[in-house]
Amino acid sequence: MASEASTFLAVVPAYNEASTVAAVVRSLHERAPRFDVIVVDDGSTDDTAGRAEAAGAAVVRLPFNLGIGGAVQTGFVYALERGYDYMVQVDGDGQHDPAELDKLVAAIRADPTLDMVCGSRFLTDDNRYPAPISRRTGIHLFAFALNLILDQPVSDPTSGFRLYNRRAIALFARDYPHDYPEVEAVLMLHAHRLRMAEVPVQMHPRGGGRSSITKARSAYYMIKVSLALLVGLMRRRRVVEPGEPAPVSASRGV
Ligand SMILES: Nc1nc2c(ncn2[C@@H]2O[C@H](COP(=O)(O)OP(=O)(O)OP(=O)(O)O)[C@@H](O)[C@H]2O)c(=O)[nH]1
Ligand SMILES: [Mg+2]
Repeated sequence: MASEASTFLAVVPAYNEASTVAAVVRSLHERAPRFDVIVVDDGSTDDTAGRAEAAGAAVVRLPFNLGIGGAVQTGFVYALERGYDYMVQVDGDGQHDPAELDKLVAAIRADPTLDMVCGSRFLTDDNRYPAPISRRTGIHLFAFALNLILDQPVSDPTSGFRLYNRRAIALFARDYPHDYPEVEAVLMLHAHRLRMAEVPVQMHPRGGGRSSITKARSAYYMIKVSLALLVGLMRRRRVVEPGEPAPVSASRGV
């Protein structure tokens, strides 16, 4: 359970986010001082790492581009190895507001059975940045599919603004989906009998740089995540406690 002695880590995955990453780091330091901050520079070709360091973050530099899943999983391994109690993902493009981290922490404090708390842009009253219509349709379709599988409603399954406890950190340090990981990660959490909740947050348009979700990649995104949901549904898994080594038969879904 989160107490005054708990330790918190903010992981900022960043790929060519030189125009925004320093502001994100500074905002984390000012508005969420209980969090240590690392930026995982995912093989950027611009000055992302230099600007993050100059703004006061610890920087983990990946030698080449792994994609969002690999960058965030690096954060989980870092958090696990250093024994952090909680880890949050905050994107390097300025879409997530560090001032809202208190809400995520309050939710996990209020219910110690939760393993992940996710910021949802669709639970706010004013819904200022719901994402473009095409993206929104995809998100609602994934939410619909997940709602058939899970025993709880999920409104924003593609949100990366998520706070994890040690059980979830241990699970995802061992295995995290590679690209467009957020929807599959919700399914993994469910398969491993971990619990999640959503809290309303504001999201902003990205502050610069380029999105990973181009028009051409959108179709791939939809197909990949839909197939992953289907396969996830068909896999039978033995319940494995996070931290416990996964038996070979369980990891193969037998
Ligand atoms: N594009 C991209 N982003 C990465 C990669 N590795 C890490 N990231 C970071 O992962 C975070 C989320 O990626 P985004 O491209 O913003 O994904 P998104 O927020 O779903 O898409 P937008 O709403 O268009 O910003 C950002 O902070 C990226 O800098 C990568 O290989 N490609
Ligand atoms: Mg983004």
